[in-house]
Amino acid sequence: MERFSVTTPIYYVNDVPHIGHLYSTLIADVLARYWRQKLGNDQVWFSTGTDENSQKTVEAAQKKGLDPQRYTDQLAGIWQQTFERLGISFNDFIRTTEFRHKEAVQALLVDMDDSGDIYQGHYEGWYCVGHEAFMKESELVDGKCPEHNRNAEWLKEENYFFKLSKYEKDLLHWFEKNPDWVVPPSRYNEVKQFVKQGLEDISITRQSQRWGIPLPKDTSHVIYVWIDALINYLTTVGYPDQRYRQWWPSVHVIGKDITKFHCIIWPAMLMSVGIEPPKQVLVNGFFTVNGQKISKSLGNAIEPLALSKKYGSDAVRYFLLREIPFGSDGDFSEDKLKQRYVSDLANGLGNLVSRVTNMLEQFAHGQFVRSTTNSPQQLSRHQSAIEQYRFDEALGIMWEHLDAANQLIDVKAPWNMAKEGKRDELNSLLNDLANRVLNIAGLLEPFMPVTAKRIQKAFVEPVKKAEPLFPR
Ligand code: ME8
Repeated sequence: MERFSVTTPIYYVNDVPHIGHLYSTLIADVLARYWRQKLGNDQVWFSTGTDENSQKTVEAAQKKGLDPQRYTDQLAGIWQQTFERLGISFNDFIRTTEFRHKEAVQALLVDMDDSGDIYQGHYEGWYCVGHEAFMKESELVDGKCPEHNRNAEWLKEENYFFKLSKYEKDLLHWFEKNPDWVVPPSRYNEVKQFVKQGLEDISITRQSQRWGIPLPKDTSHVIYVWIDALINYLTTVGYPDQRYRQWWPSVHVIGKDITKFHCIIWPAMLMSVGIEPPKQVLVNGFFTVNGQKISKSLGNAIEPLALSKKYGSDAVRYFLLREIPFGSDGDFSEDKLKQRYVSDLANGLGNLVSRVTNMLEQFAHGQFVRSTTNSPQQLSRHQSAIEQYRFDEALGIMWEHLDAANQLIDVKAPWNMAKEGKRDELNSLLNDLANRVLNIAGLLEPFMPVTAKRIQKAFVEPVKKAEPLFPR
């Protein structure tokens, strides 16, 4: 029986979620919901969660005067609730401070060590806590990381290293064999190019830190937060217990900022212990807000909860999925959201549902005969758009059908048929319209789950004029 397992990045808890974090999570949610429709609920696993063993967590907790664990408990709650309120249907919300994760991380590192891939060495270099990564001197501006606008620190440590360079050939071979492994192709080429230039071994522990998961063979070191974080994808499916195999390999949805970790370091770690790399890595672009980079200092980090209170969670979902083709960079603005809310949702979908339910009540005692109106071609266009991650196109197809139904009403003027006593013609038109709306609602569920349910409820007989789905 076919199964589908999908993950999102696990997010740093040094702040609350913004619209960019929601976007990656939403892509994974649409896929999870789509495959549940197709394969059955039990055949799908969808995980998201929080990355808590970071130095950023410790700093943020200090600022709030809380100990790190209390602080992460609070923040993880906020992230989880935000996602729930936006209709994110995760099966598991994983936190890297959980015991099950510590077990998985330590088990995997023991296996990597058994493969002879971990050795002790010396490292020094510029470290940016914002990135949680070493940086090249050439990447700094006046000693500062330009992205996080903070001074890089010179770290000089005895560390443990992972023999990443050993996997250069295996990785290139894997890329050649799996040309669709990273989507979109531009990201695939970027990753391949990077490996071709040669890989260096990476330091995977920190001696100077206490907050994190201890390295089993030398507990005076904690494991580097990125190595720890990547392993969440195995923890969520039950690793180190063998039951992880029923879900692995998973599909990872990530942003373009973290491809090297997911497409190079992570598969190499898995190759080291003889576990198959992820099934596919889907990389979303980044978006700006009103043309500007999302940043705390600019105060433009739009919170999904606030938007959803104003427009409803489905309108936010619709906008993000329709406006930004998957894989491309995009721009978010509330004005554009408002425009689509009025034209596509209120005047398009909302208007159609209220017209059709109103006419069924007035002209047909709220009754109609159910049938399938989706043609096989229509369905296959829709499915291939989703399965090839063209979510904007899938929505575009649905809206073509909605617009066609709205036009049909204008052209056929059912109210005249009623006046002229053309009962048969009227009934068959109303049946057709009701079924078109219901069939679209079924296809819409992965994208707009609340709306899909409301439409299905509005068509329970006897049908009455529906309340507006998208009030102006
Ligand atoms: O990197 N546009 O966590 P993070 C689109 N903990 N997507 C965006 C975005 C934007 N402007 N801003 C953020 C981490 N994202 C690590 C991940 S995974 C094992 C560990 C999304 O909280 C995008 O998916 O910084 C990006 O990769 C992720 O949030 C980074 O979240």
